[in-house]
Amino acid sequence: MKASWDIFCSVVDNYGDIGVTWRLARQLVAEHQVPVRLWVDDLQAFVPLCPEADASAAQQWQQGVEVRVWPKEWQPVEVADVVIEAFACTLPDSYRQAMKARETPVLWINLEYLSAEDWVSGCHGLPSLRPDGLKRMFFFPGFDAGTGGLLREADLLAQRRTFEQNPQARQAFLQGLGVFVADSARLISLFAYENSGLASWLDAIATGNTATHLLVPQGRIMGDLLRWLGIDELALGRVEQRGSLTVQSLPFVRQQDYDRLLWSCDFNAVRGEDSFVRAQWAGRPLLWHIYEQEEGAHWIKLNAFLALYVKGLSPAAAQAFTGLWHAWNGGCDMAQSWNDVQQYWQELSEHAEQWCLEQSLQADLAQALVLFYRNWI
Ligand code: TRH
Repeated sequence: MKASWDIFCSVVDNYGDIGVTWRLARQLVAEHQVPVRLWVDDLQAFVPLCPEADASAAQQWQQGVEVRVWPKEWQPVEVADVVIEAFACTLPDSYRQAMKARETPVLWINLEYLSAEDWVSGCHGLPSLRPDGLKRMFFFPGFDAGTGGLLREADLLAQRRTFEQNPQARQAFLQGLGVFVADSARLISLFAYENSGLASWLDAIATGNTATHLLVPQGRIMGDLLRWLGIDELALGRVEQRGSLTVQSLPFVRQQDYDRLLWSCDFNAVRGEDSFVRAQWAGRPLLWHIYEQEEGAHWIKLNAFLALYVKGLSPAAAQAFTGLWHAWNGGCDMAQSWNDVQQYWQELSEHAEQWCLEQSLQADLAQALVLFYRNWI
């Protein structure tokens, strides 16, 4: 019999926690045919990623995954063979006790946040022994062979290639979202937190020579965007023109369509963790708005990724790219760095594909988890 998996997800804020766990759950079911229960404490955050979901159902099946509400008052259930505690979300006490009482041991994994820092490969896969006698294993996603890798569906890159080779598919997808792009226009997607650097970036695009169509899914950057546009509302589908820049807001689309959006664009601004990884699989130059942490801890993560990513770029392109990411994450003036990046557009585009290819040589995270379990039993 196939091992059963329980994935626990507590939604702290935003969509990253549920975004990662829902993606992992789907992939475990689809590619490894294992039964997965996904326990989520906030279904409101789940529905935008999976619009068929019922925000009020205590139990439902979506794409083969049993999605369960993680109730405040935990009710006893049979413990799974593999238990994933996503991002140290703390398992229910009684579930943990049931794990301890179980005759066959349970593999308990804490799935950590993504980081490119050096220490990650040293800690990946290490156990932590707890006073209650249970053992919890640390599983770190990451960018090199010593880590658990990145979430990537087996056919993801092939799907992207098929999409890219069929311009009608791109056109139909964009038109389905109400997007009509001029042939010569550059297409950019923008998913970000509030950012005081936005106005200077948009000024630079609007006054630049390249016709640019900016697509902005509903979200936290909208306030800054409206302020820059000088309007109170940007209805879905409505287009605003400022100089070389066309701005359009988009609905929040299901996860699979968000991939298509990234594949359709020439440049993607992304945030958090999961959209950041998806933009890398899109093989296009990207701009990452990292999730801010206390005491600036996120800068260490940002620079660790940059150090890896810019290897292989010419020093000048690396400097321009780093400058852009630093300006964006510092909420600083973006004009200079955006203009600098224009000179290396071709190089950055080729590099993004190369990076995607290199990363795809690693085992993906779901596969690595399944292997981890196999080696453990
Ligand atoms: O929403 P986020 O900012 O999540 C963050 C990060 O994960 C951060 O590390 C974590 O600590 C914090 O949450 C609590 O960004 P992220 O990770 O990119 O998640 C967004 C998800 O939304 C991702 O799965 C992609 C998905 N998405 C869609 O499905 N459709 C859309 O239209 C858009 C814009 C995003």
